[in-house]
Amino acid sequence: MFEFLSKKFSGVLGWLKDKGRLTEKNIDEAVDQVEEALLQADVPYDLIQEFLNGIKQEVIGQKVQSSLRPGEKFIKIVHEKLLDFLGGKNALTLSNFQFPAVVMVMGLQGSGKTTTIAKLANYVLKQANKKGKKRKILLASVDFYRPAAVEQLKVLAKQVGVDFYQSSLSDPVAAAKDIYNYYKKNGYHILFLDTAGRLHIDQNMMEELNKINNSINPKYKILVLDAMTGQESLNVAKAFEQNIGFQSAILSKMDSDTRGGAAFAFRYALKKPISFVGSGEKIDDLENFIPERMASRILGMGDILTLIEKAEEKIDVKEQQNVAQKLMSGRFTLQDFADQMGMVSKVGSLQKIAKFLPGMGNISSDMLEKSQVEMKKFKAIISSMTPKERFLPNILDASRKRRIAKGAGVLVQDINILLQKFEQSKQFAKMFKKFKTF
Ligand SMILES: Nc1nc2c(ncn2[C@@H]2O[C@H](COP(=O)(O)OP(=O)(O)O)[C@@H](O)[C@H]2O)c(=O)[nH]1
Ligand SMILES: [Mg+2]
Repeated sequence: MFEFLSKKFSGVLGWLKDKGRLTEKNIDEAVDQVEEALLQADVPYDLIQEFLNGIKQEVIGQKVQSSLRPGEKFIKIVHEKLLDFLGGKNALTLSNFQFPAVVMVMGLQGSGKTTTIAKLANYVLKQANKKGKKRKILLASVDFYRPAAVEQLKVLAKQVGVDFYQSSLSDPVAAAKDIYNYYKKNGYHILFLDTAGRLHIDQNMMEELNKINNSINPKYKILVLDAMTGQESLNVAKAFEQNIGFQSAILSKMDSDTRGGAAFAFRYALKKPISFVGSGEKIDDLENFIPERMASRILGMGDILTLIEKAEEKIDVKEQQNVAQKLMSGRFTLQDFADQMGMVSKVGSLQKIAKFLPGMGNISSDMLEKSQVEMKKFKAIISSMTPKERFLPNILDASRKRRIAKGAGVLVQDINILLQKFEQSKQFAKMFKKFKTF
């Protein structure tokens, strides 16, 4: 997500940071490069000009050239402008739906409505579970134009573990009312209503949505936009705004090779927040859109907070404490080493994790790929060992190593590398322990 802009921006800013003095000339050069990056990311030209003018004015106003660390000051200004652009510090998010609520989800065909509804239901359910609350969630669809559309939602509802209702009525407006009555009668906290999209903005679709909107008056109207469609998605959003109106957008497919221009421009062009972004096809692939974090990500400063949240979601706290404790106590075995690697891979591939880390935006994917392969090998090696070998790796002689290598489908050399890395992490733990006792 935002890899393209992040690479470009961190390149420009890194270059600038290294300059002891900033001159008008190299600031101009940096601004030009930022402009080029935004153009390539498919941000509309007039928005780019506004963004750059804002930066230039600040740079002049704050006398960046004569400040102590001009490069850093410049980055700070870009960060602030970017934050303004993406929605500011207090941007409205939908992290807390007010119940009871009807949520109508709209968008073009294939934009990701149905998938996003499953993600949202999953999100609400998880948030509630965390707080020990029960939430009655209902999914329903009035997308009757594509034969499999309703069935798709039904399957997803089952996967998430929430209720699904199918109206027997065939007219979308009448069905929406029927669904609404079912939601009311059965005391649901929240209804996510999937609607029909067309391949292009279409007056019939708008009229139908309008009628449904007037009939059931949803508390939340969310527009799903396909981030891959670039500037065109801004036109789609404008059409939905003029015809029906909505509170916030969700940008789907931000994991694809989109250059992020639409996300960059959306808030500024529409004056509405992006509440979430979709980052994959699975029901867990939904992230809160928090402008501050996105601005940091774009500038290559990483997004540790989101990473920690992801880790907390996927890793059992007890499991985490166990490994940490063993590491500290010096009784860290190869089994614990394997557990630790297992925890890391639960959070995501190294490639995915690296995107959140500061300065890692530029690390070569070859290197990450290599580490990922290595981790897989290590896991295979450890699982080919006997419990005794896992506990006392010192007993691994040449013949034992050959046996394990054969079992794990690796070379003896790989086992030696693993033992070396394991030793390193133990040394590191010892150092860490000493440090803690100071
Ligand atoms: N990679 C990726 N694919 C997505 C995402 N959201 C949806 N999709 C895919 O996009 C396609 C269309 O999604 P769907 O929910 O059926 O769109 P709808 O027609 O608007 O209901 C499906 O193949 C989804 O798996 C996302 O965030 N990332
Ligand atoms: Mg659909």
